[in-house]
Order: sequence, then C-alpha cells, then structure tokens
Amino acid sequence: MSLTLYMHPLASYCWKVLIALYELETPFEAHLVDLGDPVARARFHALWPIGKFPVLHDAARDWLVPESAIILEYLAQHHPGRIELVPRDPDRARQCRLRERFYDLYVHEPMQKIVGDRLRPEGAHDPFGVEQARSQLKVSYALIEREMASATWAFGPEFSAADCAAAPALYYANLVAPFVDTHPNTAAYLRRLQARPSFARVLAEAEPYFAMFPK
Ligand SMILES: N[C@@H](CCC(=O)N[C@@H](CS)C(=O)NCC(=O)O)C(=O)O
Repeated sequence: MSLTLYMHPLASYCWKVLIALYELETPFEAHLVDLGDPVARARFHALWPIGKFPVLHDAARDWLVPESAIILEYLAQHHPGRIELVPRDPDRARQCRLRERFYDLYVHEPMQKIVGDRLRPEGAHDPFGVEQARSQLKVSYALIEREMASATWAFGPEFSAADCAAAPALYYANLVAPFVDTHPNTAAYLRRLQARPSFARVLAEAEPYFAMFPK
C-alpha cells in the first residue's frame, strides 16, 4: 500500500482527509500519532517540523504531503477514485477551492480557536480572541444558511473537496456555537453530510475518543 496518513481519529482536519479517502475508495494505512506521547511527538516533528496533522506519505513517489487542502489536491491529481474531488475545468476548480477555503478559514479556524481556548491553562485564556471567533462564525453561518436554501452540496451538484472541508468544520462548530435550532438550511446540510457513508464512518471511528473533546 503506497499511502500512509499520519493522523488522529479525533482531529478535525484529519477528518477532512479521511472523508476524501473514503469517498475516493483509495486504500491507505492510518498511522495514529499520539501527540501526548513525547516519543511519538518527536518522531512526528522530525517528519514534519510544523507538527500538525494530517500528513500524507506516498511511498510510490516518496512524497510527503502536509496540509489538508494540499493533500486533497494531491489525491485528486495522483489517486483519482470514485468521485471527482476537484473539478477538472480550471474555473470550476478555482470556485471549488474557494468554497473549501471558506470552510477552512471562516468556520474551521474560528471553531478551533474556541476549542483551543478551552485547553489553555488557567490565566492564559483569550476571551477577546474567542469573541472574535464567535462573531466570525455568526457571519459564516448567515452565508451558509443563504447558500444552503437552494444547494445540496457546498459546490455544485456533486459532493466535492468543499464538502470534505465543510463536514468537520460544521460538526465541531455546532458543538461550540450551536446552529441547528437557528439555521435550518445549515442544519439540514450537516444532516446530509452525516448521512454520507464516508463521514458516518469517520464519526464512528472517532467515537471511542470523544471523551477527550474539551467540554
Ligand atoms: N492548516 C492545517 C491545519 C492542521 C491542524 O490544525 N491540525 C490540528 C489537528 S485538527 C493539529 O495537528 N493540532 C496539533 C497541534 O497543533 O499541536 C491543515 O489544513 O492541515
């Protein structure tokens, strides 16, 4: 098997790549990285000094591919499968990437800011940053709500890389800044994502680790 994914089953950006791999039906080996274990952490940092997962290694080309958006791009290019993650037409591809970036930058990042703050030690919290993140989520939810009034997926009529980005971002965002009672179109989109077998599988695999999520 040529692909190894360095990941953790609870990590939201890893979900994005796992969903893509399951959608493509591309075989890979999952390498669970426990960042709490100093040895595993040092090994992972030696591989990718930034120390953030997911990271993909393709033994067939001996390429190390970090960053979830770049991994999806790499999979679309070198391991095409059951679905087209990124459209071939350059204009459509750019629009699809814009939707993917929207979910990464304006839903996923503020959600991570709120979760990350819960993990900070007493006296090191950042209430101003958390408030900014909540304001950003409000704006993003309003945009998604408008879009999802007439759309099934994040970009175009088919499931794409943009939906791989949306699924973890919305799932976790709803835990820290719930929208299901206030944004019915967004809630229906999240339900469609959760009904997708790829995401359902990711959620089932994460289940044993959910107790680690900071309340
Ligand atoms: N821009 C990166 C973000 C990756 C990221 O934030 N990963 C988190 C897990 S979801 C991580 O590795 N956190 C561990 C840490 O920061 O020590 C991507 O898209 O892959």
